[in-house]
Amino acid sequence: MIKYSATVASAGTEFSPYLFKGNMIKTIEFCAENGFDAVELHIRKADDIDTSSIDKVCQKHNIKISTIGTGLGYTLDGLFLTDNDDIKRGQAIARLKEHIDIASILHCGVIIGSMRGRIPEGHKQDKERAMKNYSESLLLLADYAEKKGVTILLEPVNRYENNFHNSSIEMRDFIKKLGSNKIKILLDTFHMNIEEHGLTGMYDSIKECKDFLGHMHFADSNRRRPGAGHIDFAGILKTLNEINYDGYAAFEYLPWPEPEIASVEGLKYIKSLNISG
Ligand code: LER
Ligand code: MN
Repeated sequence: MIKYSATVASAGTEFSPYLFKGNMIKTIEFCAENGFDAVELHIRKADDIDTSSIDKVCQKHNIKISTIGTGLGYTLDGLFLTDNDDIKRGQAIARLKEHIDIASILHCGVIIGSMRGRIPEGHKQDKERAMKNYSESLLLLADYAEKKGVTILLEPVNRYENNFHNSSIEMRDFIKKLGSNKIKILLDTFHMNIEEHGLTGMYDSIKECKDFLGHMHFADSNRRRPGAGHIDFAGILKTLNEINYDGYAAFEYLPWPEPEIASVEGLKYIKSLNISG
């Protein structure tokens, strides 16, 4: 059975694809009242949130935290794991450990999407160093996550936002090579719509990633709510059911025309497809 989560961020711009911004407690209450199973928290750093109050309000309303999104650490503070500056990369690792600590209390996963960073332009040695730094940092974080009982979710991001591991298969192969069972893949339908090949590409990739799939992000082709663009969510849901996916699909898209309508209409549309898993 697929479970549905709504995104809330502690900060962000008009163009950030998060449904809600600001008051996390109020958002959790709204999502619980409106049929969501969980909420995905996008936070910059640990003291953005009061973890214990969040835990309490979730228990009170019988709703979960599915995931912690970490991209604000990149967009607001410039922290990333491919950084060839050892001090700054150390800060990125420390920041992600903070997120893992919170996830361990809230029993959820930690997403690494934008905080992967980019591979630098220029010399081959710099590129290779960045890739080595990235892999080593991830393995170190996977060890930490294992001790804390947390799963790390690596997200392929489209070519206009990042310059490596853009497609699902590239990311799956990289995860396979890393060989840690604490690192799984997060597939985002918005990025997949740009990167996957052919008419059945999105479904084929979901099937190919099945042994590694830990989380989904749902957004339509225009990064608005499911049903507002041209992605075939009936096909996506059928494929997820076929592989017996029982994790979360978090609604990560633009709050258009406003957060309450975008979240509720998105969920209504997905449920109207009547594809139960
Ligand atoms: C993060 O989940 C993501 O999808 C990025 O494209 C955010 O901009
Ligand atoms: Mn995403």
